[in-house]
Amino acid sequence: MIWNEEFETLPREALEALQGRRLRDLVERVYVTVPPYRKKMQEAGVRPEDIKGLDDLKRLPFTTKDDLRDNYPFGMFAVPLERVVRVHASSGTTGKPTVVGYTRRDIETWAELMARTLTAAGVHRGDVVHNAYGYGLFTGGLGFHYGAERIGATVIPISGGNTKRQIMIMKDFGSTVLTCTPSYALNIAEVMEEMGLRPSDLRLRVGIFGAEPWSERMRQEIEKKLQIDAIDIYGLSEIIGPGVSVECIEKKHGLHIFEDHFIPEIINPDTGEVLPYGEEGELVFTTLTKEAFPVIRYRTRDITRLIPEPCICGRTFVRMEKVTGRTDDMLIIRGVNVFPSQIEHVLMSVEGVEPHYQIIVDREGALDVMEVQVEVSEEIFSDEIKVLEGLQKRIEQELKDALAVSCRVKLVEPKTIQRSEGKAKRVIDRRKI
Ligand code: DLL
Repeated sequence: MIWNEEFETLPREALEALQGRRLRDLVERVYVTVPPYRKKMQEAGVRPEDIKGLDDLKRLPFTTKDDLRDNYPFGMFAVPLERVVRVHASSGTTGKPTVVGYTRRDIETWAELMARTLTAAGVHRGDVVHNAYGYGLFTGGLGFHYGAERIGATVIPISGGNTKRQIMIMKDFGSTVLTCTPSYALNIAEVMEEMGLRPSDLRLRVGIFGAEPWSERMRQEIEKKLQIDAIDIYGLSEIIGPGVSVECIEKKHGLHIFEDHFIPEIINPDTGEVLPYGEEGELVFTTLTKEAFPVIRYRTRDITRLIPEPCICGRTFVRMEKVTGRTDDMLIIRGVNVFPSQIEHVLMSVEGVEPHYQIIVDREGALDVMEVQVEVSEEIFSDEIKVLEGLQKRIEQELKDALAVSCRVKLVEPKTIQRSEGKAKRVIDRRKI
């Protein structure tokens, strides 16, 4: 099933003409309304009238997370705050989050894209959608919520946490669709087993999982344990949230990008050169229709490739391969984005802590666990156990406040963490996904 036949099956030629027109309007608009974009374009020697169509996209400068940080919180908004009806945020590279805004029309656009997404996964009116993505500043919960309402499904806005209760509710309410991160889906499957429940005790038919990388192996495991179809969804706050691309249930290979709203490019992350279809590189997006927070050539840091071959589902949009990695060191811990630089920021604000630390990430069962090992000064280390324990608890709390996810802290003796001989290897990721 296709939610919006007209746009999702547009012949390529018509689609590209539409993208070209929308791109021209976008560039004219941001040049006038967003000073940081105007400045960047002036520095690059490009004027709005130089952008005549799609082919001129590559003349425009890239936008990065640094640009958003430099203009924190609202400096990249293209409309006055009075027109912004919602903000969301995700982790920034330091203490400050990345803030994104939506006008009333942006919220409508987002609901439409999420309606398309759910429909691509085979969800329809009459389905009961158990939405265990987090509600709040994170885009997952509300993004799915509006899309599910748009198609007329019954939404259970359960948000994350309290897994046993989630399972009871799924069982009692007859949930047919599960939406959450793939690692949480596995966690749910395990707790179900512990509770002595079989998949047939539930009515689940399909799950839409994303917000973190997952492998084909994980898909097979989730599908087997929950007896459902597991569909991959990709998105990021800076572009709109979930609703950028999704797999179709017909093919389950490659995520269709909603190209009438977003132009994807793949670039060489070192040189910025645009790569042809099929080659692997960094994914870059330009938003065509967003009003409050449009972005031009935003570097996602996600690594993938584009698949231009037509799909059996009938959608004409290109697909992107599952995201396998990132060009930076961002970690996703239980669905929450974490930058090692944020951890460093917190550690460095604590007295007695040395600038030597290591982050160890592992998976226990289906759960991500993160341990931060950090050296403390001689004086502290030779202090009483109670003092050390107090310090450890304090750092754990401060990290939790800053990262919105909990981690263990282990204080270690001075000079025990291996010194780097070049790029410090701060993160050891032992998860096998
Ligand atoms: O994670 C939006 C979202 C919510 C997507 C619910 C899907 C479902 P952010 O918190 O801004 O937004 O994190 C975006 O998460 O740049 C990727 O690195 C990663 N990511 C998101 N979806 C996938 C996926 C939401 N399907 C960052 N596979 C992105 C791999 C993903 N990585």
